[in-house]
Amino acid sequence: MSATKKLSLTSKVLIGMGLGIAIGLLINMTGLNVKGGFVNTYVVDGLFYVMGKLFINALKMLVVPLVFFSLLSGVCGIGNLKILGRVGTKSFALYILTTAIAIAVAIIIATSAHIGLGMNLAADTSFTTQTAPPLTEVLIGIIPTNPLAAMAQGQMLPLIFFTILLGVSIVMVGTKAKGIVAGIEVANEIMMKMVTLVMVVAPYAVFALIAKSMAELGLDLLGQLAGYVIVLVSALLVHLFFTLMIILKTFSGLSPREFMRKIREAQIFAFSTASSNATIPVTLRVITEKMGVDNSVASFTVPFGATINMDGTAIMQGVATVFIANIYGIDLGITGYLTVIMMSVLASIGTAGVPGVGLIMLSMVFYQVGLPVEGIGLILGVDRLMDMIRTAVNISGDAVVSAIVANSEQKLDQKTYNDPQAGLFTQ
Ligand code: DAS
Repeated sequence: MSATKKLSLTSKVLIGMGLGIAIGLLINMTGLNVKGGFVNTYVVDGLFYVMGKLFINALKMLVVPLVFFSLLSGVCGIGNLKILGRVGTKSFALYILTTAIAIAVAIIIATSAHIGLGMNLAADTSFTTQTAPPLTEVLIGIIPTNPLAAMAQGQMLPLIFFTILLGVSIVMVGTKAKGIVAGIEVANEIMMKMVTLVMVVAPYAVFALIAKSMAELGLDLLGQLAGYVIVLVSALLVHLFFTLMIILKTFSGLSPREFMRKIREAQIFAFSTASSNATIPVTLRVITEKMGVDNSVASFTVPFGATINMDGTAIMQGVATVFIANIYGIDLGITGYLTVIMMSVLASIGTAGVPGVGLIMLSMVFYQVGLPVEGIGLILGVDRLMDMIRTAVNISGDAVVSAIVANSEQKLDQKTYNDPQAGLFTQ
């Protein structure tokens, strides 16, 4: 077997990522990415764009059927409505807790770093914002008037609600539905195999996605917003390596080192796609096959978390609020920041995990605290790269809560969790 054959998928994806960064920066630094030029037209906006888009479409193609069958087999697998209630309550409470801690820590870091003070930024501030849906709309929207339409439009919260209701109803039918439950379990296995098939092209797609972003962004752009970027990335890393790991250790006793080693594959996909939703298939596979979380828990907590839990996004909103308030010399005061914390937590519940959704929610947060919404135009330039990093933090938070909840329900296999070889993806 040649050396590359032995490489696991994760290693191949890491190689793809490294090559993507190198090639992308090379294109950017040699000035080859001139708009309308050959490289820009046929490589960056051509080959790289098509390869990346096809892969993200393939992942998104999986999301609805995978969430439907995985959640349905999960609910039927739990079989006991009391446990389902416990899993739902525990995961919701932990998701809200981690998001609130994330943004509070972010605001403390950003205010003590005094970012945005005396920064004269020249950037296009013509930014037309769309506002995120008001919370009442989100709550009403949870119950779909037409479940098939909700599935067709990929609306996650209504899909989750309908699927859980269907699963509970199947459990209530009892043994007569045994055949159906067996069929659902097979369908879920089929969906996981489909994930494996799509993942075969992942290394090439991750290369293209990252090469395109790096070719466009380059490093000079980051210089203009150094303060904002450095503080935001620092707050994201503090949350990922300290807050989440302390919560994991405290609530489950599980090894943070093992967790960080195993979650890396899902973080790479989240980073390259900038979409928690598109990463659901990978997060599900990683926590069930590598960390031993039982599908009956993961199938609920992962899609649920991808939709309502966005720690990384909340951190961005906290740091961006401090940055823009300082830029415009507006003193928000404690009440202003408490409003930001509440709005960010509520806003993250209603929006799906897709690229750029954090910036849309930020316009709602700014509006609530009276900050000039056009200030978002100042951070727009680096938001794509920040989105990639914060999405990796978002799915890490989903995985931490999944592991804690599964462990509390005795639905996490410790042997698998501590086995370094578990779930290694080899071709
Ligand atoms: N890209 C979003 C996600 O998928 C996060 C964001 O936009 O902030 O989680």
